Amino acid sequence: MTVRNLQASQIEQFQNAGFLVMPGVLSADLCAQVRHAITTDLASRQGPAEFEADVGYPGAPTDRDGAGGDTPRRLLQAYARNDSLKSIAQHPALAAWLKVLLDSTQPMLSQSHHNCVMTKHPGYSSATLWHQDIRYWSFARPELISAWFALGPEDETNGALQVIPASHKHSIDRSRLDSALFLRPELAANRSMIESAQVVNLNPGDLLLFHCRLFHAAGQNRSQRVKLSPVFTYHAEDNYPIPGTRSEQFPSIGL
Ligand SMILES: O=C(O)CCC(=O)C(=O)O
Repeated sequence: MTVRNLQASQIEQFQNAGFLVMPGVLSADLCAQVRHAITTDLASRQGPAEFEADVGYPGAPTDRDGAGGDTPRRLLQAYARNDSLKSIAQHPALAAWLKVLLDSTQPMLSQSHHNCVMTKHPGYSSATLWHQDIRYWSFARPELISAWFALGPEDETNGALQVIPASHKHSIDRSRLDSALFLRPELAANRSMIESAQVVNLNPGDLLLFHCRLFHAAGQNRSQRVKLSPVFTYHAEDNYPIPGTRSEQFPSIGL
């Protein structure tokens, strides 16, 4: 496989906007292989998993025993599930790009954060409000990058990710966030930020890289087909998880 180097404009785009789409990273065959592995796990409800009813986000079923209560939101521990998910988490092109974007000779995969397949089901999926992933993570520096793989088309109709460009550089006063650290949409300062958001449309095989401080959100899946998006998070080797926190719950893996 030939690994394309990042162009200067792509590095600049990531640094300025806090996200970058790399088109066509996974072949159609690899997408199909990963989809098959995920669908097999979903059919047997192979855990560990988080259910929509567990998080209680807008649109989620109210409890596990009611209608839609067994709708998974995320299949957890994606890296350890099977070789196809492992291979995309360690994709050679991704490793090369992370070295540049994290300024690291040894990017590390965190097994404690994301490391999941987001499974957005028609009917019972929830919306995720505006947040920064770093809010519950504890590392020496707030400098991590998540890799979001599209295995099928992602757009507004099936709950694609939306981002607020450059928001990874904003300094947000605590009063602008609610008790769960979501942006409070009723505040004028937040509303003008949210108005600058854009939907990240992805084609099958595309890869979205985004900074852990970038504000992002997503709607419900209003299409007929489940959306499956493996997501992994990486840090530089000297940006260690703080001992005793959830961020060091599982060992990181060098790429
Ligand atoms: O609903 C979604 O797909 C967004 C998920 C997300 O941003 C998260 O879990 O951090």
